[in-house]
Amino acid sequence: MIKVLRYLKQIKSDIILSLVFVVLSQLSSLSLPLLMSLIINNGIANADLQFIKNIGAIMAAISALHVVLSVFNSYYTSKTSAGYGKILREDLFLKVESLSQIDIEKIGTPSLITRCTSDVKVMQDFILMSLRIIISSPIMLIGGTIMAVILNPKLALTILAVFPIIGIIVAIVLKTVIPIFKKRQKMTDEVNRFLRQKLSGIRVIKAFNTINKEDDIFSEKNQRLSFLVLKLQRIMSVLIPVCIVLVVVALDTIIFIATKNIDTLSDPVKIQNTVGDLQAFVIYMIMIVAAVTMSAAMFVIVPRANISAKRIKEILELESQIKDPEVAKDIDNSQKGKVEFENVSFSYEDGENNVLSNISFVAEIGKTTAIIGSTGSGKTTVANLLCRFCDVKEGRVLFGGVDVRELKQKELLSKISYIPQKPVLFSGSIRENLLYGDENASEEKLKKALDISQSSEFVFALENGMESFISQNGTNLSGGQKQRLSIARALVKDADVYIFDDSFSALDFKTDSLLRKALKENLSATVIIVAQRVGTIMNADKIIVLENGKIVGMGKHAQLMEDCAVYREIALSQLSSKEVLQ
Ligand code: DGT
Ligand code: MG
Repeated sequence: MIKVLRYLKQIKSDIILSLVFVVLSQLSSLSLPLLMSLIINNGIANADLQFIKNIGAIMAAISALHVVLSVFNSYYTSKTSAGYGKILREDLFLKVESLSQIDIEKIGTPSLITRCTSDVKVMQDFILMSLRIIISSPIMLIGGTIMAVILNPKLALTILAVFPIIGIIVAIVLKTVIPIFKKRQKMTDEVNRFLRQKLSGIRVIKAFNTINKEDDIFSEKNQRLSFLVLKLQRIMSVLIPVCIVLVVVALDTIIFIATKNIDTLSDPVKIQNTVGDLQAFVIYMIMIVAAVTMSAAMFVIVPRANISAKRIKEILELESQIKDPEVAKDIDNSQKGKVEFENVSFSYEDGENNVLSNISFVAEIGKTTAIIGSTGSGKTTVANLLCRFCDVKEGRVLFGGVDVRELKQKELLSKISYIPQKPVLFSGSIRENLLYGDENASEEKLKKALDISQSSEFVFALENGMESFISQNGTNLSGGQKQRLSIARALVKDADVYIFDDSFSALDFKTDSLLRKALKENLSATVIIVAQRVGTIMNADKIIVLENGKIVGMGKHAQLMEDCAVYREIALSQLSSKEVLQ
């Protein structure tokens, strides 16, 4: 909890102002019942109109002051809690961004989303309630009790009876509520996970006609979540009426004791005094009970915040497996754009099954190196290791002559332009998506990137051209259009190495060949092309053939056709004998 709360340091001035206004507004309200009793005891009893007017004026002034102070109190407490939420969310987002693929897999994307949103909201509410309740309750409690004792010590004794009863209720609630809160948070994660996965695959669900089945699974999860929420609400709702009953009982007791006193009094002035005291006393009593009840609410809010703080802390403390070196090296200028894998082995989990084993190759400066292999052979993993999305288990990956682990990640990634296998576009205009590659790119550069990626034709056929809107993940574009735009975005970035991970798979043969021709003419950097189609890569300077994470062949097309059985098999299954000989 403390680690998550240390962000409060950054909004110190707002906290101080909140506290000042909370204290002042509470203090100002404490004096009102006393003044009221003065009016009844002295003003009305003695029929002193001037006294009533004077005290009345003071009361009006204090009330007005109280209203103003309360407004400031609300403003600054809200500002503090909103500011805290903002700082915490920002830091969490930065942290999540710095995590490696494997770290993210550990917690899971849906849980990360819940932790960055609803858990932060819980903390935000906790700050708000703490400032309003933790500070004001003791003032109301202690202040109210002192005032009540000053007024009438005998009556004040009745207050004591209420505390143990409330204490027992709080203890019961705590024991039952906290485990349910924990379960509820877990269940929310699960519902989020389910929704995220299923919503992103809604087309598949429809195509396979499994909507009813998914509905049933969701209903069951939803039912469990709503059951927990309902259970919580039930317990919470018991607390409030019980407290109200207690207040009523306490007030009845006070009135009972007081009226007994009045019965024994014969002097009308004394009766008047008792009425004044009683009236003020009842208000102090309400204040005290309200303070205790609000503190009881804190017993629910604090453990709940504690659970959320733990979940947030887990992310904040997550040590990213991919860290910048303490002393970073610079890329060797003479080897700019050179990529080298030296005996690299890798597995995603700690298990023994290596996804890549003993991979060694060099992608020469300015040359095209292709990686081909059946699905699951480890092609994307090679790209992941080069971008340092994960770290090798054995061996080294060298970029520009330096081990990627000795480079600053920012420096490394600024030199690589990567087109992921699954094209990811963000909601916004086509221009905004292209500028993601380089925010300062000129109009000419954007157009050139669209030209090379063979996107110009369809982009400028759209009514708004480059300003046309792309929905999230590019759902309003075809698979091939998405691929071409993600290639264009990568081309807008000036890099030493361009990695195309199966980026031509959704293109027809003609576009594929036009695109490759344009790339060859316009790109002088090192190019790494991952592909499944031999036609896409047969002209590459070097072809690496992967099979089950091992290199089974390396060389040019003609050479591999002769001495690599795996390559020959792939080629013959895709190309006619005439094409093979090209
Ligand atoms: P593709 O794209 O279907 O042609 O296949 P490749 O060659 O790109 O294969 P790759 O590198 O994606 O996967 C190689 C193996 O690693 C495969 O058995 C699945 C596994 N794998 C890939 N990505 C992940 C990941 O993010 N986490 C885990 N645990 N395993 C992964
Ligand atoms: Mg792949």
